[in-house]
Amino acid sequence: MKEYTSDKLRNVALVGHQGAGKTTLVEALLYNTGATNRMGRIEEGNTVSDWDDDEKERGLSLSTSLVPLEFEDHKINILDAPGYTDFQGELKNAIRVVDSVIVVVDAVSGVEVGTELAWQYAEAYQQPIIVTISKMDRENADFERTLDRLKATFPAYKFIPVMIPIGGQANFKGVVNLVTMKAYYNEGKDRSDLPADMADTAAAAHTVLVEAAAEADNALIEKYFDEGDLSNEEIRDGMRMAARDSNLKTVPVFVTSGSKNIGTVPLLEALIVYVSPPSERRVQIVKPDGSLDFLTKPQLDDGPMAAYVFKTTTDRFVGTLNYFRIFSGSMKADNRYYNITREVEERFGNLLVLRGKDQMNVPVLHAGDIGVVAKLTNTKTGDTLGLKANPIQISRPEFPNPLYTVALTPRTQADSAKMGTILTSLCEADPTLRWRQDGSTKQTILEGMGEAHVNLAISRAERLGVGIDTAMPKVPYKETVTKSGETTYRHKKQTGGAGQFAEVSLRVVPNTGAGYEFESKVVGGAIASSFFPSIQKGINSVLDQGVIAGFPVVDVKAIVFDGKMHPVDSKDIAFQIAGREGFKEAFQEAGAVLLEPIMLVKITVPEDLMGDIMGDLNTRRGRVQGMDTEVGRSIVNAQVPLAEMMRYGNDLRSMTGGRGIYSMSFSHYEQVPAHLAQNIIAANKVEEVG
Ligand SMILES: Nc1nc2c(ncn2[C@@H]2O[C@H](COP(=O)(O)OP(=O)(O)OP(=O)(O)O)[C@@H](O)[C@H]2O)c(=O)[nH]1
Ligand SMILES: [Mg+2]
Repeated sequence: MKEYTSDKLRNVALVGHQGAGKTTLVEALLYNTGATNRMGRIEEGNTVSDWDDDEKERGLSLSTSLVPLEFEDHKINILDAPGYTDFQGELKNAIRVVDSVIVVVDAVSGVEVGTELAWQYAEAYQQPIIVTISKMDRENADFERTLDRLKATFPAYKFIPVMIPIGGQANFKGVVNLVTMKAYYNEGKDRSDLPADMADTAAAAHTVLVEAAAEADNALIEKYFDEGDLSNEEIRDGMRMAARDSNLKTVPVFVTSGSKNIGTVPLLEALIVYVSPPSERRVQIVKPDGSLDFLTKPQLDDGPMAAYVFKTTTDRFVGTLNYFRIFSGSMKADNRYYNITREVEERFGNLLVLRGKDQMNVPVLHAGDIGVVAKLTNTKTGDTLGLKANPIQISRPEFPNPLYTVALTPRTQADSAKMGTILTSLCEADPTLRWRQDGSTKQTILEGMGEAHVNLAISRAERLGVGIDTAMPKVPYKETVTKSGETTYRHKKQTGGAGQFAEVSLRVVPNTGAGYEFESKVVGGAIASSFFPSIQKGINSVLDQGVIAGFPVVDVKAIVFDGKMHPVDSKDIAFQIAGREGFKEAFQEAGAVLLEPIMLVKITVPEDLMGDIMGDLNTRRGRVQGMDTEVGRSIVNAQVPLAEMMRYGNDLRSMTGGRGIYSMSFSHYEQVPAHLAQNIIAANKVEEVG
């Protein structure tokens, strides 16, 4: 691939709801630029960007692909992001590293959850937005209706068509370019006069476009008031200014069909005009004291090198690949760079440009470019690579909390040895994926954004050579007491040899919010102080294992207030046993209960489904905290026990036909209602230890 300097680069992310046609559109763009001589299809599993085996199997994008296009002397780096909401970590990182976001909206289904999510992230990163209304060839496709839905959903934005469709559905033939007022048939190389029956519609749309262009600049608006029109050059200049400045909230609108390859060349041309070259973008950085700031100098080759790693992959054959975007300076192959986040040096071999899975070596990448480096040892998603002497740390996005958990068990002893390392490497590469050993349930837990996300991680772990079985995770209950309870426990053993004797009187009381505490109130030396550590050791052995159902004991105070010793038979082990068993008895006496985690849940659904969602929350013991509406969508905030939310993602999807989303975070622990606690206790009865 040729060398491209910063001014010849454009970086865009293709985002939108699952199945809106992003990957298919990329196929058309690749074909139009001569990079391929045949368009691939999702159904045949032969597209450039969905090249991964898991993607081919499922027929959808699971991670962001890099697809550079060479067009009119420019390189356009396309990041084809997955639309499925489970993969919003990929989406967020893709949006973070580009200079404009192209939201692909299906001309049949219109604005969907994935459209809104992508929009929200683009807005959060102050990215300019371009829309293409896609799949215009489909039955029931409707350009105007889709445009109206966009306007209604995002009222703060101005939607300005730059192209409008000629025909639609099976008759979708091409687009009218509202700047030149010409008809562009098929992919858009074939240009001719407007069809007569579109003259009025096109003229009205042209006026809207000219006004939007004029508004971007004082000189243009004066000229427009004086002369009533602008030249083609002036319209382009005005729209360029409007589209590149996220503050102006002006969204140029295109119309395309990826699979029929219609309207795609004008979209390519527009990317060069309407997307800023990297040098004009502000970049958020983290200063050494942790505060946020912006790079003051534009992103040019002569600045110190700083590149943000937005994706890390590990493959059995290819090894580790790190995808990065250079935000300052240029990068050379066979060089040493410094991982500023982790403070380690990394040795770079080849610099790569990837197109889907195909790798091309390049000697240098200039400021603003997106590239890939293989075989770094310590670098992962979210890190900044740069220079030790002049470090610039690029800020990383915040990622949503995981929503879906599974318990993992390695299949064999060998799998058991490998599982931790492989999970760690997968989780380091994906900020929305986590794994941990749960202390209270003693399970290995993998957490992600949804079932598809977690299943994909397991499938990747298996491809890396570890066999894993999955199960529903246990709820991490805890045990505590509700009142004061006491007992006197005598441990006596006198069969053969040396005897054992210890007697401990202890009281267990609630210690809300203060964890576990031990106190001695023994008077008159009834128990020698040298035995207190033994009693404590005995009690400690129960704290982790629980008393009533095998869950950790929290928020109790154990007070030893009396006891008895035997001059010969009292010894460490005897007091350990008396402490342990005494604690169990007193704990039972003290109104032992189970505590369960309560989650804060935020659910967003179309307004008309609100009733169903509330009814369902009721059956899940949910307590609604508040409600809100936002352009046709309702938002519910509720507190719900985790036990009732285990597979909520699946249920919400089926209740809303995929139009609902939710987020969830831990709030606090609360007592499990008695009638439910009985069943949990029965199912988890602690085995008696002798
Ligand atoms: N009729 C028609 N079908 C299309 C068009 N573009 C895509 N499709 C079909 O729509 C489905 C989804 O297309 P993709 O290109 O995978 O959509 P995507 O937006 O990349 O999907 P995700 O990456 O999974 O979010 C596939 O079955 C495509 O064949 C189009 O322009 N017209
Ligand atoms: Mg895709």
